[in-house]
Amino acid sequence: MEIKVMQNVLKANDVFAENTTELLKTKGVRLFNLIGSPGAGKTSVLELMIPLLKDKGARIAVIEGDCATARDAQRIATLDVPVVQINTGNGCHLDASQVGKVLGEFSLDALDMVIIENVGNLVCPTGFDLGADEKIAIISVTEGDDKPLKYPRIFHEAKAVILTKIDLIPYTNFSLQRFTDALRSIRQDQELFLLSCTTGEGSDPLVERFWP
Ligand SMILES: Nc1nc2c(ncn2[C@@H]2O[C@H](COP(=O)(O)OP(=O)(O)OP(=O)(O)O)[C@@H](O)[C@H]2O)c(=O)[nH]1
Ligand SMILES: [Mg+2]
Repeated sequence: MEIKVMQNVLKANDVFAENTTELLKTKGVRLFNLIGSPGAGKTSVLELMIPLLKDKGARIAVIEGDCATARDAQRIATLDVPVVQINTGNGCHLDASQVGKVLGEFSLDALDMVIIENVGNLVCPTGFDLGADEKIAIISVTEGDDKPLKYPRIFHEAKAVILTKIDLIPYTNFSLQRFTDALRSIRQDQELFLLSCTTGEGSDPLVERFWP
């Protein structure tokens, strides 16, 4: 019985997600779904990347997902891009109906891309399709190099993975080789971007990836 309810929820979610995909296709707007653990550096990646993308002419809006507060939206608002914060309460992920409603608040004709920062969580957001063109996994050095093995689904679904906080590698037991091996054991064609939001190292290829 419980399984049946879950199936219905996911089915309803998929209908909203399909509507979003259709709408954004019509408008020529790309949608990215950033997924990573609490504190992985998702907002920091946006803070680093958005000014660089804007300099190249990209018109961007952001949807922030958090259980509580508008802290991340406030950080993004200082970059002078449209941003809406969704608070999920106890919810551990965003769903497609929430995203669909927020998209209605943006002037889509004036945008090239919308970036969603999902609720900090490496598991639940992966199961809920938001109608995005792609999921991007964000994982930080301090989480450990074994995480792709332990939480494989996001690393299987995300074609691009951003490894953040590489400036901290010398201070941890993180092995880039072990991490890369773990990733490759899950998906061979993964694009891996090494990034430090503190020093800016690694930002150029990432900008190129988002805005060729
Ligand atoms: N050393 C270092 N610290 C970083 C880097 N990126 C982010 N941080 C720090 O990591 C902490 C968490 O960063 P956030 O960007 O808030 O992480 P988040 O994933 O958005 O967090 P939630 O939205 O709460 O899930 C902050 O103190 C950042 O300054 C990095 O590349 N290097
Ligand atoms: Mg954040």
